[in-house]
Amino acid sequence: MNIPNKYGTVETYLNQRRKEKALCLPLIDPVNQNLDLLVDTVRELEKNNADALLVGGSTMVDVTFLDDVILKIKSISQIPVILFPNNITGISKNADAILYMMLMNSENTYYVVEAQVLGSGLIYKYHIEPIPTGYIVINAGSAVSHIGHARPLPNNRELISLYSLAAKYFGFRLLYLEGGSGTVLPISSDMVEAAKKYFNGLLIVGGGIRDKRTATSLLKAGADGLVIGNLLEEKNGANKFSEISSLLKSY
Ligand code: 1GP
Repeated sequence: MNIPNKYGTVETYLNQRRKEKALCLPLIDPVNQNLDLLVDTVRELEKNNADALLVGGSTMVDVTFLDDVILKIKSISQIPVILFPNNITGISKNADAILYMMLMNSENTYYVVEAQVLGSGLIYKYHIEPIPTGYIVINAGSAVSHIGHARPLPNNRELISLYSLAAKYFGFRLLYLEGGSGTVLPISSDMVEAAKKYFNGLLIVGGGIRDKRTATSLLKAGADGLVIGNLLEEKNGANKFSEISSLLKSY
């Protein structure tokens, strides 16, 4: 795929990286961070070929701390920081880019477009690069589903195909399939395969990815990148993360 020059720096970089390997996108939730320990975490993630760091979380509202977390990352690393906002309080002037997301299956217009309208002035003011993103919550029971008033998609190929087509027609350049942070039921490879068939931008998958087997099935189905959050904080998580990140190099 030729990368149009309307893309910003971070998006161009992600697409270029994708030509070499599947994207490794660790998610740092500021709510759980200790700024001193964060330094070691970021160094470890860099060592494991993280392509960019997503920063955000479903319940995060402390903008000052979010600023501090990103500043800390920036003080020790060149790795791009991409905001993964849950609301307008998920915007920080210190980030490089933001997933400018429409929660496509929210029942509440606030999460479909109003928060985005309110946030756009800050994004403009601070020159944060917006990456147009469709965000779809699959499976019920997660924090994001509750907070975002989502009507979660069941495991249904036809529905995800239609949503993926809609994402394409809206002109989103990234589509994020969300299984819910910490879920024991990651998105099925069937759903990823169907989405891949109809969406032609970067297809990112997250939620409950904790082992090589799950990662392999998602990558085989066509995921361009994996978002991994909870695993980073779990016992033995570093080893498993390292295994998954090695795997990403072969897709
Ligand atoms: C959550 O998809 C992300 O929004 C990551 O999920 O924390 O389960 O890895 P996990």
